[in-house]
Amino acid sequence: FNPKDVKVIFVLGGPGVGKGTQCAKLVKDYNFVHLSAGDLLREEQSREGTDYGELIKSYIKDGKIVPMEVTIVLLENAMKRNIADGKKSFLIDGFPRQMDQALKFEEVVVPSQFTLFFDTDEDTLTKRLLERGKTSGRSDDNPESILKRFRTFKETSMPVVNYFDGQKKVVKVDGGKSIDAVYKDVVAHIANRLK
Ligand code: UP5
Ligand code: MG
Repeated sequence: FNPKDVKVIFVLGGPGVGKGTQCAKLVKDYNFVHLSAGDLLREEQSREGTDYGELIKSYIKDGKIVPMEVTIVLLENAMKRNIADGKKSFLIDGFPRQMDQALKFEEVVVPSQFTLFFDTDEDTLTKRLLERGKTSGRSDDNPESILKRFRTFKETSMPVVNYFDGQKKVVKVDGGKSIDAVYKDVVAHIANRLK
């Protein structure tokens, strides 16, 4: 596809900050396709015939970043399917979370318009994730994996946010309020960027 026809917004923030929740709300009100890198990896993990099932499983449980070759292909394929359906605007949720992924994606797929970055404290995130863990069935919603996810986020993913911030391409939103209050802030911050 021609990168000129495609718009990408990255959605980043710590584990449980509400990336998926806010993307779902944006999809209802605006014409976006929501692609969660984590969801695509979890789907691939259980797909019959995949070579990457065990690898993805162990990386996710340890809160580590799956090698970008796997993730970028999944994202690119999902984008191609949607573009064939006439879609143009994408919210890429939970990606890029390591510098090499950010540089590679913008080089070989398409440069992002900007990054929507949600922020709040780890206590709030822990409470949300443990609550969700009661029913989510996610292998990484447990105290041990949560600590590893926080560590990876701080050490490996924050540099990506800082890199885009240096390019004045980060819109930061407080993710600690109620779901509706956060969404109100999102819309207020990005409405003028969506034209
Ligand atoms: N909730 C949401 N917003 C709330 C609010 N404002 N107030 C109160 N509660 C709120 O929300 C989490 C929970 O909190 C839900 O129960 C929700 O109702 C509630 P959610 O919207 O799911 O938050 P989100 O930020 O999407 O959390 P998620 O757990 O999905 O974030 P992660 O970044 O940890 O998970 P992801 O799926 O993106 O990645 C998982 C793993 O995949 C990574 O750790 C990594 O191992 C791997 N991965 C890669 O290797 N490469 C990638 O590129 C991407 C992922
Ligand atoms: Mg999510």
